[in-house]
Amino acid sequence: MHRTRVLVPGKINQRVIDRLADAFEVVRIESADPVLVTPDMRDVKAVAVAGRLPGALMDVLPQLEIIANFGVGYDGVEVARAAAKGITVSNTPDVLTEEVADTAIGLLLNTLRQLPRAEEYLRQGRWSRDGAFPLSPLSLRGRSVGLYGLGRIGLSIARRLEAFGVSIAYHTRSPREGLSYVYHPTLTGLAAAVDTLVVIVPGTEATRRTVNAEVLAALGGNGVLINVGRGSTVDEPALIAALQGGVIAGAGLDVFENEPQVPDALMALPNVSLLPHVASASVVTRNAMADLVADNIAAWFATGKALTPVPETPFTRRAV
Ligand code: A2R
Repeated sequence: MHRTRVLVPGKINQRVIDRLADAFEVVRIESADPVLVTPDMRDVKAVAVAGRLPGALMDVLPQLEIIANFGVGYDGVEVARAAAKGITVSNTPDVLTEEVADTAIGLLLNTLRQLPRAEEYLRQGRWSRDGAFPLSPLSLRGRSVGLYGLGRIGLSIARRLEAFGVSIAYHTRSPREGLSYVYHPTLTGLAAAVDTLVVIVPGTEATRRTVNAEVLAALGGNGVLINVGRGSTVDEPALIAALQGGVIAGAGLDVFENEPQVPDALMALPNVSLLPHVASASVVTRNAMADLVADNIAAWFATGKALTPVPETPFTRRAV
């Protein structure tokens, strides 16, 4: 029998390919560029993707029913176009929540206590040569943390922070019921009330560059910014200026505006801790994400429903 064809543009975790190959015919192209789609690929019914999926690629796949995105953030997929075309988009929520929250705490401590720099100091032989590593100017002690975003991951970060004895507040569009954390209806209001701002909102038009010069000024001279959401949420030039000028004290970043490019000006700063977008990047968690990508596609064709569709595309499969 003819197997349903699944297109995989660009790089993706190998386990996605291996899992899909059990039940589908996997078709690979170099990147999500519509010119790479040849006429024989026009019967593709599903796409699995990590990263960018433009509407133009959807336009050349007339039988496309589902796009399974590798990652909880699906800002790389042109979801409005998919919704307008009746194409379901799925993502990989929940399975990465705890891993990302763990990384957020690690990045926060690395930023405040300069632990990567301290290790580098030891590895360079400077401990025995030059004596003790300098005291870290910053500490988590006595801090008040504001979460920009309190969804699945934000709440997991908040639960961890409770154990550290810091005060916790948050900003989202609407307050979450049943929580004792202080709610701020504006991001600037939150930034003014705390000295540590953790960004864990999705990368949407509404969040784009919302962490701007005004928010950073409100965070203040003892302020620390941690971003484990999306690079697009932070106005990177404004952040660099704020770090250079002492408007805030430091930053820990796992995500950037133009990945994998990281501005030289950020690299040159002593008061930042930088990670190459690794928040969910353990073998166990990436395997779970890969399984959920494959399972979403399998469920779609077996039951007519994706396991974890995004809210913009709550579709069921039309009988064919
Ligand atoms: O605004 P609300 O009440 O829908 O709360 C959501 C918040 N959020 C926003 N807050 C303020 N202004 C906005 N324009 C805005 N848009 C969304 O972000 C909610 O508290 C949180 C998103 O939570 P979840 O949908 O549960 O996402 P999850 O799994 O926590 O992941 C967050 C993001 C991903 O989209 C990736 O970009 C990254 O973390 O890995």
